Amino acid sequence: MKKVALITGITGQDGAYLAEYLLKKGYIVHGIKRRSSLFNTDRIDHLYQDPHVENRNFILHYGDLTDSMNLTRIIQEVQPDEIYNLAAMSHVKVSFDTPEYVGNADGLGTLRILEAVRLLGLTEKTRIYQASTSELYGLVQEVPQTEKTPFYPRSPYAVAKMYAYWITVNYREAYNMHASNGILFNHESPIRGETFVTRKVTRALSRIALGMQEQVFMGNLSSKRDWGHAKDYVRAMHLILQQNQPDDYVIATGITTTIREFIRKAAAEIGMELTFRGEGVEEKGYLTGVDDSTFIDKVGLEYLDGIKTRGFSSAPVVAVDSAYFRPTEVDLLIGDPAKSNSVLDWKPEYDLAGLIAEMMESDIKIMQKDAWLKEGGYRVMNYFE
Ligand code: NDP
Ligand code: GDR
Repeated sequence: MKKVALITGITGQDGAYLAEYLLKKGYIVHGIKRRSSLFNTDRIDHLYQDPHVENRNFILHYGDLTDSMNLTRIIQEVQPDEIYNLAAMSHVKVSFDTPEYVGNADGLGTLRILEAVRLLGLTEKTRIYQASTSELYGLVQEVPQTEKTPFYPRSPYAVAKMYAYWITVNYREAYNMHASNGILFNHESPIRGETFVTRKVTRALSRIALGMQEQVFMGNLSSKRDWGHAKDYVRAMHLILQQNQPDDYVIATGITTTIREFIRKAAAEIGMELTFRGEGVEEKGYLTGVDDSTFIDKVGLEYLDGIKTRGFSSAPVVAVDSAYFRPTEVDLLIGDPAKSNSVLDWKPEYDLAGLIAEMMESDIKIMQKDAWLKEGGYRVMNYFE
């Protein structure tokens, strides 16, 4: 019998990688996607199967974490062996703008899934993975952060995820459910959402190198993140649900890097040498708007893979704009993956250099395509002309 998995958030970065991983393992994969006025399935289009084909192993359902009846019906229909709850409004800065919605979707959404499994009498059959996060640690209590480090959330997103974390633990203890938290530190990839810092940087540097954009505005460059590759991290999610006992695990690399250093490494990947002027000034976090103390110089690069680039320039390519600062920031994340290393036998295959190389290569290719289309005279259709 093939195992059946249900993934919420299947159209997101992790949902797409996990779906692919489970399909390769022979699972039947069901996913919940939201209705949107535009197609939102780019990341999983390559997995799509025509509904008219018999014996499909990849099936999508419309749904939303804010709709209990919808979730209960889907879980009843699918009778999953494993549920991966990855759906969330996952942008920390945006959560300050939509705190009530985030509480509902990211916090109560998890309760809806746990309660549906309980009410449907599936507590013995269905194992549940909850996408918990290093954002729970928030204001630094200790480093490196372990499964035992106290939480101190610093955003509506993290507070909602804290509820989700504890309700998962509570259902495990109260109803003997196989429900586990993966406390995942930041993980990225070429299909990372474009507004998270790594992808924003790799896209912007690619466009700047190809002369398609002059400059990029960033927020706090001094915070530190423990970055891994999403491919490695979805492997850990699966491993967590294969354990006999449910439990909570930190998934991290144990290495931390500043945003500034990430930018420098990403630029170096395509031969751009960046020098920071006024390094550390924005560390105070008090800048109001762009300030010439926070420029980065570009030196470099006339050709990239045979493509003519913008050429040498000393114009600043990165500037800090306080609009991107968060009301409360998480300054330092560094995870201790000792438990997942030993109990799950999980180890990441990618390091930061490999991750950056893959992301830069991918974004340069995407931007090259756009540049060629523009050069060839292609104009995007404007329906309002
Ligand atoms: P993404 O933002 O890429 O994907 C989020 C997914 O959730 C998308 O499919 C999105 O749909 C869906 N979604 C959002 N709101 C709802 C809703 N109300 N109902 C149903 N679906 C919804 O996130 P990631 O893939 O990066 O992360 C996956 C999960 O892991 C998230 O819960 C995130 O908070 C958590 N996490 C992520 C980490 C990371 O570094 N990536 C680290 C630790 C935890 P749509 O495509 O329509 O927007
Ligand atoms: P994070 O990721 O908040 O850690 O949450 P993000 O990439 O958004 O920010 C990381 C750090 O970079 C700083 N930063 C900027 N961030 C963004 N997005 N845009 C900028 O221009 C910018 N400039 C500086 C931020 O201030 C922050 O310190 C991610 C999400 O995937 C969550 O869902 C997940 O739970 C955590 O990772 C672990």
